[in-house]
Amino acid sequence: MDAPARASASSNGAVRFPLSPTTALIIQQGDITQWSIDSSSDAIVNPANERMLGGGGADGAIHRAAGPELLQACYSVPEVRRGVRCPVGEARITPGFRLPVSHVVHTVGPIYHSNSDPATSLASAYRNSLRVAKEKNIQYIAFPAISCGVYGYPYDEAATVAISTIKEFQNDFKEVHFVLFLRDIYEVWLNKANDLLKDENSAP
Ligand code: AR6
Repeated sequence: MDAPARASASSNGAVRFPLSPTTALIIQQGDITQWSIDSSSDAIVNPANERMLGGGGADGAIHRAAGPELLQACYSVPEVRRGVRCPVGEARITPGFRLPVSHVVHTVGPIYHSNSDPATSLASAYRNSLRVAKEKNIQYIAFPAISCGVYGYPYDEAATVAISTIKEFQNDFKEVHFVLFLRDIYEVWLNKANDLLKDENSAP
């Protein structure tokens, strides 16, 4: 079996895949509310809903950790239509308040079973998150597995979309992280990265 020549694992289970000479993809298990790199050019991504006023899952955990200022900042994001601040596939950015990161990118993934083209919507959620982060000069960004909780997206399909979309930004960030709460999602993501990034990881 071909071992990935340049993917490397650290003691906390973080596995690093070079995407380019300047950008790395890092996959780890953990709680995204505790993640930060430098608290000035870093951001986490919140898998929100269209109202953008909090919820369960990672969204609830992020609001609890950020404090009530985050909810106030979300209220001040203008509605694009009644009850919708961030349509599916789009992204908005706020400060991180009491979180250890400078910013929170809020995005809305598709509800897998009711979206007519979930892969396109999920790719848009990743792409637009990276775009708004780039506009704020974010260098380090961490994603959870968007849509893989309440929204029911199958893990393997989601990993394909997530990792191939991140590859489009292989010169734009220093590090793109996935911080995955569940062991089985972490393993699916690692297998997918080994598969999709094997060209980058094979010996020259
Ligand atoms: N850190 C990292 N990942 C987490 C954390 C955490 N602290 N907590 C949960 N996860 P979900 P969705 C994982 O349901 O499917 C909310 O109510 C979780 O195990 O948070 O996009 C929103 O308001 C799963 O793998 O987001 C929306 O209404 C992943 O994060 C709706 O849920 C995403 O699960 C969005 O649903």
